[in-house]
Amino acid sequence: MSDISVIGLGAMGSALAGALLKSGLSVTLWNRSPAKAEALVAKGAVAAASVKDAVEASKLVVACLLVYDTVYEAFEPAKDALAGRTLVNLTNGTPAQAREMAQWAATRGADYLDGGIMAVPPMIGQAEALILYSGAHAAFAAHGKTLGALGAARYLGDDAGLAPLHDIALLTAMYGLFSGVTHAFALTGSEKVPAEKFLPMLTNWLGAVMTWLPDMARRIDSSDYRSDVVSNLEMQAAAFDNFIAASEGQSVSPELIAPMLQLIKKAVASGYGDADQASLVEMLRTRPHAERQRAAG
Ligand code: FVH
Repeated sequence: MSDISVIGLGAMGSALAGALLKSGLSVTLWNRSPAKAEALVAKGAVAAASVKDAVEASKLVVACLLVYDTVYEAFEPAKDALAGRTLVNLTNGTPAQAREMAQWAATRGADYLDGGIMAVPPMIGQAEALILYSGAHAAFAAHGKTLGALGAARYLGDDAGLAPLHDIALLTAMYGLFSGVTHAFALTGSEKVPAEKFLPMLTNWLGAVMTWLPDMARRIDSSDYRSDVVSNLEMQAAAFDNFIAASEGQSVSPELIAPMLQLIKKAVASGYGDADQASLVEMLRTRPHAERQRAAG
């Protein structure tokens, strides 16, 4: 028996397996393309001939494959071997997919933890690598220490969908930041300002903007969009027209920032012209407030 089995040795699965080996754990591996196991076997891992063999080798099984369909496909021949084991799925997916897989695992007698990896492969095994988990609490209690070899392990609750929910929320925040930053570099670059020269000004500004987030969070939690507003949406809509015009004038496509202008205009048209930026969250909700309140009980 091994301490842990890892199914999937892409860039991330290999990093996970490497960190587990480095922490002194015994590791069994499986990958569709067997050659990817070789470097890890040279470091002491055992390569299994099938997913079933890999599952049978450990009480704790980590899957890190491309998408959830890949996980179902890979585990199909091993589904009867899962009983009495813990399946930790670190494949990126949606909350609904995680909940469905938790059910799938339960019908096979397995405990299930879903995970979201807030790191790139070189960070794995370091404290900076945050890994979010949700699902069976008893499984996290039993295996949290072992999973700690992969990075800082944070358990979010017994609803398996919580880890992917937070994972995707954090990733969308990152991509939103990248959108703005990419546009900003394109804009300054249009006048041949080197990106590295603009960088200190950009990072200082983003640092200042970050300090506004606690007020934004407070406003969203309390639906307080209209007290002490210093930058109302009507003003922002007018300024945003300039952002689009300036970009087009500099031969820079506004495609990354234009959706934000549309949302601000929608908010102004919906009566939020005097409201704070935080109120935009209301424009994104596709279920009315009263209905959400009812659903929340
Ligand atoms: N790499 C990253 O920066 C991010 C960080 C955050 C988390 N993501 C998610 O992790 C999952 C795996 O990502 P990855 O980087 O390891 O991805 P690849 O290097 O492309 O490896 C994919 C593995 O999936 C296997 N695979 C694909 N299709 C099948 C299939 N039909 N049957 C069995 N296995 C399959 C593939 O096998 P092979 O091509 O080597 O034979 C790799 O093991 C992912 O959800 C990210 O979103 C990574």
